[in-house]
Amino acid sequence: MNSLTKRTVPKLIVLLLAASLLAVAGAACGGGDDEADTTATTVPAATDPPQATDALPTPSDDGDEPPVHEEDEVAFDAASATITVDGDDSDWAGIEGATVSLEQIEIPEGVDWDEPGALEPINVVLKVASDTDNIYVLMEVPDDYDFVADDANLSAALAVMFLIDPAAGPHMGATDDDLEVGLGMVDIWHWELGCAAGALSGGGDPGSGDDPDCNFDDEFATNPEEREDDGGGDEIVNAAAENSLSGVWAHTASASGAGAPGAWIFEMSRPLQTGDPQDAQLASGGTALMALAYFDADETATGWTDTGHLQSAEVGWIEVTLP
Ligand SMILES: [Ca+2]
Ligand SMILES: [Ca+2]
Ligand SMILES: [Ca+2]
Ligand SMILES: [Ca+2]
Repeated sequence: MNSLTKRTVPKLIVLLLAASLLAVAGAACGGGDDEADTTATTVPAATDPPQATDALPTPSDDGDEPPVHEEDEVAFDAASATITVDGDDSDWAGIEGATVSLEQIEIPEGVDWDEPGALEPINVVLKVASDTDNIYVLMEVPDDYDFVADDANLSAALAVMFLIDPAAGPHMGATDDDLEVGLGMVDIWHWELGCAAGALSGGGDPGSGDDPDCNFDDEFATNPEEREDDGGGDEIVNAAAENSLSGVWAHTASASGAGAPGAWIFEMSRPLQTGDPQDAQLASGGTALMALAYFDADETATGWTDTGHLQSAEVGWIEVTLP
């Protein structure tokens, strides 16, 4: 641990130590290449174990390497495919994605946010595909099985975020320079597991992002403290709220009961174009800027907290090029 010097930013140290110590796949650390693909750690198949990668930046031999960036940018190409949203990841087997490091935010001083429980950073797998009409997202999280149907905080939860306004930061519209200042609107798929494995979640009444049955909500935010269901909120009127988001989850060890080690499979889809100003509008050949969050039920004795989630914003927006 003490071999790293303070020249590297502390958050990068945390990230890199986690990747090397845990011997799991680290997010790419390409040192700021222009070519998108070279910065992504590709993963050949959802069921393959993560491959250890060279996560530490190496000193330059010849002096012409670009400077090491503070953040490990992640960028990759989405596949052209039509995916069946059923919690079975076999249709992603031939699709490459990226390994993304998630870690807790540093709570700013002076805010009245909940005190989180401590969690180690984790590496999750993100894969994206699209066809003529829809975007498909697979997020696989290595964590034990915790699902309590009537207590969302004692179950896993997740968020998939997309940039809407170009200036929006990856911390729900803010950046870590000031987590309380939103710079633009982001689109959030927010899933607190209200229905069982294998059940189709999402959707609800037109004009609202709320999913009253399974709690897979279509939301938006302008900063970490201002998050609402599409069409909701006190001040923003949005009669065009569209809510056909859908998802199915599974866990590889659900048959073994609570606490069993394994991986979550979250399979999700939505139309590329929704006509909803509180959604990212996506198109073939375009770029989706994404961020991820995972809420671990083991964070505290009463489950996860709003502030303690593991999230990807420290690597900036994840850049996904659509086919
Ligand atoms: Ca599937
Ligand atoms: Ca929507
Ligand atoms: Ca939305
Ligand atoms: Ca856990």
